[in-house]
Amino acid sequence: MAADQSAKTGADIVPAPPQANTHCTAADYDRLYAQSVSDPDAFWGTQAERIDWMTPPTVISNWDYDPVDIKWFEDGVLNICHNALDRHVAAGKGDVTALIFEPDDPNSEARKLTYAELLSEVSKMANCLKAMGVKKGDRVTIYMPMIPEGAMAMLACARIGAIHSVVFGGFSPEALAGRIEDCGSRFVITADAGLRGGKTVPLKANVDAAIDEPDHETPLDGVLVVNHVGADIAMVQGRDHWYHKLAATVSNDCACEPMAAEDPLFILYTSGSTGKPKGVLHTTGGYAVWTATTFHYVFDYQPGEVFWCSADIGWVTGHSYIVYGPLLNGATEVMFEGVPNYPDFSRFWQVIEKYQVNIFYTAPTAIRALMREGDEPVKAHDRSSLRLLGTVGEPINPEAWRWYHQVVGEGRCPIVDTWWQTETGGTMITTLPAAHDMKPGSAGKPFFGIQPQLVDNEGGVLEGATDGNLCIIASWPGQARSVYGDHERFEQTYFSTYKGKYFTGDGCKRDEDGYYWITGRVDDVINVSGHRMGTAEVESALVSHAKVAEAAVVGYPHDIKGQGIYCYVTLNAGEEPSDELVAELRKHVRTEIGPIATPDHLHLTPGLPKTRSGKIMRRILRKIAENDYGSLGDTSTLADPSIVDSLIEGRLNR
Ligand code: 6R9
Repeated sequence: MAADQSAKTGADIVPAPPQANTHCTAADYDRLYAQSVSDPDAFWGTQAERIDWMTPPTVISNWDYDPVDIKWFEDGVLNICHNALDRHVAAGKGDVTALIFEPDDPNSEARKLTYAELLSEVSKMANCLKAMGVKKGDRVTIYMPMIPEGAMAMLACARIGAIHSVVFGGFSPEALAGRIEDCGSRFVITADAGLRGGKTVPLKANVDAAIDEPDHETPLDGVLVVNHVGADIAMVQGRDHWYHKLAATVSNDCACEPMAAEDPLFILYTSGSTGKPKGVLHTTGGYAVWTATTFHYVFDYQPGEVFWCSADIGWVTGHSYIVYGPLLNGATEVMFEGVPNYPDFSRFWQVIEKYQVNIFYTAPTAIRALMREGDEPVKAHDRSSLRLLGTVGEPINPEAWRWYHQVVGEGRCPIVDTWWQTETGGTMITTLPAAHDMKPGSAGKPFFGIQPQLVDNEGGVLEGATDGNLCIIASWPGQARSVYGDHERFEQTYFSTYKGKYFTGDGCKRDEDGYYWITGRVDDVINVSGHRMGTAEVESALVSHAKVAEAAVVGYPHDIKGQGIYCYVTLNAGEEPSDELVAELRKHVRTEIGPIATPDHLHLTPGLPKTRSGKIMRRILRKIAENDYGSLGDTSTLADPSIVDSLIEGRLNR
């Protein structure tokens, strides 16, 4: 049987290698999981002791999914920045290295910051924000490269009770403007420019362009600019402040704001199947307990180890496992500015050797891209420090899993394939390194407190080994509380499809051992290189072009990216299709959203397959994009069935 085939049947099992130290054996998992679902308040009351509370909570959980009202630790008071920094310094760990910064260019200087140094820097930045007029509850947009100041900006906001909204540095000015506008943010923290793979990203210029957008209404009261590359930028008098200049005028002592557990901590925009990106809202206490606990168990972090999560702080993985989870645990971690293939394909492995990384957490898309380059770039560097490997962001195909396990981890390191979402705050389904055998391609078992349920399209509960839509039936501390400014949309998006349950939007298989296999999104969300994108967002970018009449966007399997973006576009009457126009439309999408949304295929077509009531039949468009013409299903309800042949012909011609 082919290896990948056996994995799909669940027959292929890789035993958990023995771990010298572990926070959780198989017996521990069984006992703790049972307690976490039979008596969640007792379980989470104990886990909450990981946090240093100003007022410890007496009420642990208080939630309802109909109507949706989620609270954890509601009468507790804390500050998450205190927990990430001050607490460790007070415990005599001020000299422990918190961040090791590895720049984009290996020849540039690396930086190390201890917990005491990070505390001092964050306090200074917090005082700068105060000097600019930022107050508790204000929304602060962070548009930063992957440099320590990005993490500091988040922690500085948390310290003074401001709500951070990090926007990925790869997003365009238009996308940035929409996110500033949506949450009414009047402050931005940015850098003159960022560096990625040797290229300069004009961050400050993008902020200026965003504010100049014609439909941008919220004026900015302050922009704090970190001088990273010495780029020549415009500074607006009275509004824009160089961080290094302002920081020189403030103290490095800043008291932590007491925050109620349910006070907002951050907003993070993420794509859904309809409409504009949603500002997913996380609050303070539950998120702190959740990220601290998941980091502790999933990565089985041991004091002195070096952790590296290669995500960007612009995504939830960076929030939970670069900033909050590791620092709440007093860990030492690498923060990497660059990309896996610059200056060459051995960059990741070189960084692992340089800092003797023990735990490495990355995305399947990076693994597949590096696997394609063969084993040599990996073997050129010593990886004997590695103890544990992790993946996140999309399903990992068993072939890539095996390469990661055998070649990168030399067969020695367990792999945690962590399934979770922006909305879940942290890891939900994963094997634990010392507790569970692994099955390549399966995320594994539910984390403590997580009760997955598979349902059919009508909401009927499916038992045993089966396939279905993945729901979670009970709340957990790290769950998102709302969509910023639109609680109804929160209810509608996540709790209305299957009443009384949180619906993840993912399809999933459960095997006879109770292992979960995520099969991908079942809604109109596509996952390109681990980045979530609503097909509707790409469609609205396309139709905003003057020559476009209509657009339909679907995902299709892509060897490296997991899914690629396939766009069907009809033009306005009188417009002629041409290669130039295709190039222009691709560029237009990049400008509207950002390079991550660049269409892989742009298919100009005279029409789209529609039902007589005018609904676009996406099922057919998906099949054609996949080059799967044998199972187009029933096309008889189409208003004009002949359009299908013309689409197939168009697909075959590219
Ligand atoms: C953390 C993060 C969430 C979506 C999710 C699912 C996919 C994430 C996965 C995975 C299979 C894994 N996903 N991890 N699919 N196996 N280990 O990625 O959050 O950007 O919100 O994306 O990503 O489809 O629904 P986010």
